[in-house]
Amino acid sequence: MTTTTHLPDHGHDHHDHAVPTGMARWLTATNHKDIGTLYLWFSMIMFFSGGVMALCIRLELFKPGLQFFRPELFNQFTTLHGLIMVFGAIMPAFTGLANWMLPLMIGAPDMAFARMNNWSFWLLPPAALLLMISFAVPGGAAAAGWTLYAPLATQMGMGMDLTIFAIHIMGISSIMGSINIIVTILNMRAPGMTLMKMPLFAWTMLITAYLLIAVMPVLAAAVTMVLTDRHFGTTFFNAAGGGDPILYQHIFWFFGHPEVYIMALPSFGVISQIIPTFARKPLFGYHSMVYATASIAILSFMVWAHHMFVTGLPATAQLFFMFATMVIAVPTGVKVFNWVATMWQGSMTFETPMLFAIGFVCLFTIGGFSGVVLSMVPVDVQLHGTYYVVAHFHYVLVAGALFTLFGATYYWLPKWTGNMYNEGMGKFHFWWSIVSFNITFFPMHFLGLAGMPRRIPDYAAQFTEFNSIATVGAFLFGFGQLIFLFNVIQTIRGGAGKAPAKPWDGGTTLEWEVESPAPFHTWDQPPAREVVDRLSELQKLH
Ligand code: HEM
Ligand SMILES: [Cu+2]
Repeated sequence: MTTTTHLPDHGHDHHDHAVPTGMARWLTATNHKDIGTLYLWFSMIMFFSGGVMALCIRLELFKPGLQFFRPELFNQFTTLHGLIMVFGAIMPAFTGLANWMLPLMIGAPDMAFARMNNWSFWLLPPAALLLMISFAVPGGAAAAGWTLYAPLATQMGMGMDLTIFAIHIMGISSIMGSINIIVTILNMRAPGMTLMKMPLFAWTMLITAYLLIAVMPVLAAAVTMVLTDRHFGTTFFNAAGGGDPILYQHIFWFFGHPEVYIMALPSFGVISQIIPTFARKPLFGYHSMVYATASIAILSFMVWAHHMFVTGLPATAQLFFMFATMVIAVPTGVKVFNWVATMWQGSMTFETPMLFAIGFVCLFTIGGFSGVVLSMVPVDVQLHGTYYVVAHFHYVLVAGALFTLFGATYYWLPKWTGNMYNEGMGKFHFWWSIVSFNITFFPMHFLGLAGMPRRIPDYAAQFTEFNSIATVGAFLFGFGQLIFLFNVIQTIRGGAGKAPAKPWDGGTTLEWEVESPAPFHTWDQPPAREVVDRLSELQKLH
């Protein structure tokens, strides 16, 4: 049996009849591809909702003075923009990719717990709804920043309660999703695919899933303590009752720093699939990539107080957290080195996924560098709470996670839809995004260095020019994303023609062995041992 020819026929003759239809298909979905699709569309909707809020923020900041929004509403926009982008857009998008691609890439017929998978997804829309309707309750949405610091968070109106509830729900969803990912990867790999022969994307999702299981309960604990402080007379974060507001920051950032790697590690995985494909070379340093990913994950638990350098930590603690943070630059540097070494002397072509991958490597490195700058205590004391920080984390989150998601979408869209996307439009989307992204966020470094605080609706006149530039850039970026949406919809409707099973000749992973679009059921016979071995050979994995 050769899997390549066997499976497509099998898919047609037998399984396509079993594809459910109508609303029931989505509400009762247990198929990993359908659930992946749900996650990805949910994320797309959240991305545009959070994006509209970002544009409201930038609109208000176009010039000094209060133009459009009350300061209270402005703070609600920053808070909900952050929460929605983190929990609504980026995290579900990677879970969506994992759902769609992991079973295909490791040769499994589906995710391990198909019904729990359904529930993991369907918890998310109600949580998002809670966040959205919180704008309409008395007192409005939560306005304490996405970090929900006490004592602000213990004082606000019921918008905060809705947010806490939403976070609980999203946390449960993440944990169930993670259990599914771990069990699928550990138990359902094709025969012959040892852990060290897995595609790197599987490795990064596996490690990310462990991170999630470790830290989501910590976040849940933090917001639950806020909740009991608010309503049940506890004083965890209230000094008057013997509590300590700084305790909240410790708990939050014990979750919060690993959380940034929850958004970054899957990106590293996707980039490690895309670059070898378009450089037509095996990934350089596969093993070191795995160890670097694991090291980053472990170190991410030891650096949380670098967010708290101005809270009066003892000097020894400041030194510890400073150096621990700098140490993370080492495995991250290993990764960047390996991506560049993969491209070195490769026969590269620059289709849209590759453009986004290279854009990622360049811009993520800038974000990494500004992170090292911020890790230095004396520097952070100056820059903490300024626009420098906003510039830093948007370089890692937008140019890191978001650009990766664009790249991943173009990379796998032919597999998902069976059609090629419009390459010209894709390239245009890339160039438009990378230019407008830098127009938006690069000036924020200067604003921060000059001392402009973040989370304010008004500012001193000296900051006007860079703010105006950033706002123009943000609107350009925002409208540019409609090109992406349009291209995706067009591709679903037929796009630039039918896609072959393997549209990228450099592809060396299992998903390219099944036809495009991937049939509703794949790998109900695991891929043949020869196929797995041949692909491992191509990837130089022994
Ligand atoms: C490219 C479109 C985006 C624009 C124009 C944008 C703009 C902004 C602005 C103006 C702020 C407020 C800064 C402040 O006053 O402190 C902000 C905050 C934030 N953004 Fe974005 N953003 C974008 C995308 C994203 C994405 C994709 C993420 C992904 C996770 C993200 C995460 C955050 C977070 C966590 C905050 C902090 C919120 C807070 O202060 O509580 N943003 N963004
Ligand atoms: Cu951190």
